[in-house]
Amino acid sequence: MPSPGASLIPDLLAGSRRALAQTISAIEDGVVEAPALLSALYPHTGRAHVIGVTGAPGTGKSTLVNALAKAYRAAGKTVGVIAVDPTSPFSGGALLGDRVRMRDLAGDPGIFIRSMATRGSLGGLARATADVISVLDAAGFERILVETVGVGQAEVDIASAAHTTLVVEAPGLGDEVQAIKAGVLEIADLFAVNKADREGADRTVLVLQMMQGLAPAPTGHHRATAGSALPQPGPQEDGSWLPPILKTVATRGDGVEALREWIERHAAYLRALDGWSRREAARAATELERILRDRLLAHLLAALPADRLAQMVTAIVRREIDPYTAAEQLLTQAV
Ligand SMILES: Nc1nc2c(ncn2[C@@H]2O[C@H](COP(=O)(O)OP(=O)(O)OP(=O)(O)O)[C@@H](O)[C@H]2O)c(=O)[nH]1
Ligand SMILES: [Mg+2]
Repeated sequence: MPSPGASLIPDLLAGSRRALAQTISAIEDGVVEAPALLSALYPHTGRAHVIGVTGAPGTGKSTLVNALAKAYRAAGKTVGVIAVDPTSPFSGGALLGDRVRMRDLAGDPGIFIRSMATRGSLGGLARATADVISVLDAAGFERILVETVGVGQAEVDIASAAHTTLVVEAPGLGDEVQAIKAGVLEIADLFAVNKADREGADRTVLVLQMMQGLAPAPTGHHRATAGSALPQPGPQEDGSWLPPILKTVATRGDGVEALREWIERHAAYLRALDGWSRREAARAATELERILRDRLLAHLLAALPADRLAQMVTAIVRREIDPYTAAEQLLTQAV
């Protein structure tokens, strides 16, 4: 089989979708040329605005990403979409559903959609996602939307890979605000309260406002809020950003254009306040640490006898050794 080598790069940069798809597959498969491909592409990256979309299962992330992608196309921007699903096996139904929903975007050369599911660890998925973001960036896509399900580490990972993080909430999914549980409130630059056609959307907005410290808790007392101006979302006088809370009905496209405009406003805010380069620095640091960790671990494992790690694990389980001492011994043995 011919290696998916550097010959792909000129075609990818010239806009070939075939070269793009092949490059992504090569990187997902972890072929030996993958690091070289990414190195060659790196000088062409750094132009895209990466938008992470996260939230609890079923809040309507895919539908919203689909609608946002359309809004961006209408605004003349090219869009890359990455749907990351850490919960689904590779050919899972959820991904199939996503593809079906995104069908109306197919055939448009200004958009490229890629579904990714976990093959192995969540960490592996985060790495592949960061790499695919780089490839789409190099290929010239101006906006990159990355959907990930808000479970565990995934949403925190996405925040470190994105310039702008959109947290999607929806009424009627059990918890009033699903983000409380997942702890994604801190990473949100914008909130979408999707399914605003359903009962309880205003309540979800209110709870989010309460959590932002804007609305007082509904204690039943008469509230004298009439005169006191609430802070407006967006850039604040102290240079911080107050995340806007936007109601959307993704299935109908309601509120999606306003959401798109707020995403653009957030990018402008980051650029104006040096926040863009700070986020770029944070992204680069995460990336470098991740690569170093992988490489160091690979080096270490290569330097150890094949079953040494498994022996250590057994010894730890039997309480013959503790994990700290075990790690120390492996490190000493490897160098
Ligand atoms: N009523 C209503 N239904 C919606 C809205 N947006 C999405 N849905 C429906 O909600 C269901 C879930 O939507 P998805 O877009 O798949 O949600 P998701 O968050 O991507 O789901 P996962 O990827 O599985 O976590 C689908 O049946 C959608 O048609 C909305 O604004 N209103
Ligand atoms: Mg989805």
